[in-house]
Amino acid sequence: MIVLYDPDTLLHDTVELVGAKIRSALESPARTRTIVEKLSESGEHGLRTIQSPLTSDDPSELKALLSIIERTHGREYLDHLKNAFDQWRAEQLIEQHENILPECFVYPTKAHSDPRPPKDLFARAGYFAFDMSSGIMFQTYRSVIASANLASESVSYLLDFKHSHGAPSVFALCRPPGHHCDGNRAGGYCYVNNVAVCISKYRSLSVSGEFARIGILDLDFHHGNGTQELYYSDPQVFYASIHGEDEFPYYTGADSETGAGDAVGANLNLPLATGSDFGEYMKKLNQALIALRDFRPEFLVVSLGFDTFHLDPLGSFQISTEHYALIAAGVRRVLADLPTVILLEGGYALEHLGENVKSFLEGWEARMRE
Ligand code: SP5
Ligand code: ZN
Repeated sequence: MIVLYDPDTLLHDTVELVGAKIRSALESPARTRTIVEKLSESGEHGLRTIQSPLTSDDPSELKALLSIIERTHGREYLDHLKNAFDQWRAEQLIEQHENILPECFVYPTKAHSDPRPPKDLFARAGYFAFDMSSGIMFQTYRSVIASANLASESVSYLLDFKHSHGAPSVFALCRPPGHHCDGNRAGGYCYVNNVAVCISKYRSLSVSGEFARIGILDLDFHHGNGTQELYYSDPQVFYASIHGEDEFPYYTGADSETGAGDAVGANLNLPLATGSDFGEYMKKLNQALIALRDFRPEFLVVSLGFDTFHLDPLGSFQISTEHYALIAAGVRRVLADLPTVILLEGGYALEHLGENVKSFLEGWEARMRE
């Protein structure tokens, strides 16, 4: 399988608030570094390095990517990601090596259902975020754009493929991840929703365009609140997620959330009790796969998190390295003829992350050779 990587994704390196402490974010450049190292070592996977449009001489590349991102993300929000650090520097609120974290969040009031962005720089950091694990440092925007560009390029690669047999698939080593971002707020280490970038790109390139039926399978340990939000009323997009029950992001992910309007029935949440083992996980996975198959999508995006691993500091499922091959083979078995883009989301057990990714790719490809 083609694996896409961009060294610009290593630049973002920030902090998060955990308990009463500010510490280096678990979502770190070392994650991607260890995966790239592992995949280069074995050499079986087609690792390709992509150049970010921010470092390209051709300004039309950045323009094209931004127009894709802006289909689901607010321009004021994107400007905030781009400019906040420089604004804080200009006001001498921060040192070059420091990170912006929010101070005050938006919350429901009887007077305002949709408050405008505040002028105060401290307040703006909270207006455009929903938690304190999405700091902004001087290189954040560069990595966010590189990450979104990998998602976008993965769709171009997918549609360029002329495979003799089997459906094409591309794996994008996105970082920062995306599934917690709803297009107007950062949170859970996510700044731009890379799944949404894929879908907008697919709609812009494919013959079926806006009529394309698209499936999303979210396998990160955490519920993809941002992705769910973006497609909750969209009957052309089916979102299925397996995630830790009552875990972060806390306010979404219940099985009662089934979609809105014409899209009722196109959102499937499968929360799984903390501590669940592989057998319990596979039951939910099969449910998700059958629902996705019945939706008859022409294109699939997998949000792939490895924080379901038994040693992950943020997860609590009992899934081991060998299981990832079985999970991948299971997806490929049920959704065999679907062109698929796989996007990296979470996964924080650094010493095992590379082998877990490798196991998943091997399971995926073994199934393709059958
Ligand atoms: C992409 C991704 O995996 N983002 C996850 C971000 C989760 N950040 C918050 C983790 C909160 C941990 N709090 C521990 C409380 C004890 N359950
Ligand atoms: Zn996660």
